[in-house]
Amino acid sequence: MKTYLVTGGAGFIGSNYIHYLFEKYGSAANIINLDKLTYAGNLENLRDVESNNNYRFVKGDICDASVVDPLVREADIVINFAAESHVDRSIGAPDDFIKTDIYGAFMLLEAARKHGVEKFVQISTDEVYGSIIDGSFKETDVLEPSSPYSASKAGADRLAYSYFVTYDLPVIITRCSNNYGPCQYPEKLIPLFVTNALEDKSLPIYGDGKNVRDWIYVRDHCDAIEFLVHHGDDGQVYNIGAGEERMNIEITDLILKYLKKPDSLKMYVQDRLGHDRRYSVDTAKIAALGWQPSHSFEQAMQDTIQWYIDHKKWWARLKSGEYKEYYKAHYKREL
Ligand code: NAD
Ligand code: TDX
Repeated sequence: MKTYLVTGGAGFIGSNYIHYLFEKYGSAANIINLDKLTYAGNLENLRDVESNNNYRFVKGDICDASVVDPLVREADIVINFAAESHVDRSIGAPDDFIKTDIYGAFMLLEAARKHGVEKFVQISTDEVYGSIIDGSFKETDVLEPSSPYSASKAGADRLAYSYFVTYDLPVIITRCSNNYGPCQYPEKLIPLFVTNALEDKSLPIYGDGKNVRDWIYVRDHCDAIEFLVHHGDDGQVYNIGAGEERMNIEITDLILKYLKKPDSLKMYVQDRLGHDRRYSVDTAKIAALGWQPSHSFEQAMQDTIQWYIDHKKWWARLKSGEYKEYYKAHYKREL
């Protein structure tokens, strides 16, 4: 029976991945979730699995060697999701991004080197390549990250690779495109716009709204990670995406249409600093191994919007109190 150490398992993708593991393995895998519970960590995401005997939650920081070391020692497979993940926050206050995304990854890699693991998956991002106007990035393309967030992720990405080359650690690095799905913190485009529209509040579109993102349903991302744990080659980088490129304005229109809300909710606001125009990854490498996404964009987007309609209590709490104050101070507008 394998033991998975999932870091950042109380966040959006991490909690979806833990659910995915339970559905796939039931009681046939041990799962340890190490999470600091920052503003983005939410144990409500895991209420339905927390009483399982093969699941354990540890509140702790991946930058703390005394926490990380004994947990990595127990683990066969380490999946490092833990990160500060929001680009806008990294523009306002990069410190925690540098600490968690780089130094935290370093602490995990060090512990893995010391104790040995079967697999170490560093969850990187397509943002490490920077923006591309035409075509799609291959895994061998140069990294030109443009925000403190993506630069921190690029640092961890290459640090993980160095542990493969230098110490023979069985590392796999994944660079996935934008995820959508249940339990995403309502600061990111899709949950923010869906929940604002549900409350008849305006949708703040940055710049001209024509920036392009390549969207993948979170369950497909989870499936790709698990596929690579078993079929990926050590020391390799794999792009993950679904080839569903949309301009932000198209996503906005789709949300308004589904919710039957008026166009007047659109509000064009000042652009994000250093805003990457387009992300696009070439996924031929993982496809050649035999993996492809299985959810259709239209259906999975509808399911996602419906999830936020059905889980108002989940997001209403997050959008009140402290976060509301933070949003007002950071964006100079009401949430
Ligand atoms: P998230 O912000 O929802 O979750 C991050 C989690 O990490 C939270 O539970 C938080 O409490 C935890 N965390 C933060 N700092 C920590 C620390 N020092 N120690 C332990 N736990 C800590 O992020 P997400 O969207 O779920 O992203 C997960 C990972 O996937 C990140 O590494 C991100 O860079 C990467 N990624 C995200 C996307 C996306 O579209 N969301 C796409 C590609 C890659
Ligand atoms: O209010 C908004 N208005 C707006 O126009 C917000 C929050 C975003 N946007 C735009 C900016 C981007 O072009 O929408 C697009 C998506 O923005 P985010 O949801 O902030 O995602 P992005 O910056 O693309 O980064 C995401 O994908 C890659 C995740 O947050 C990262 O963690 C991941 O690595």
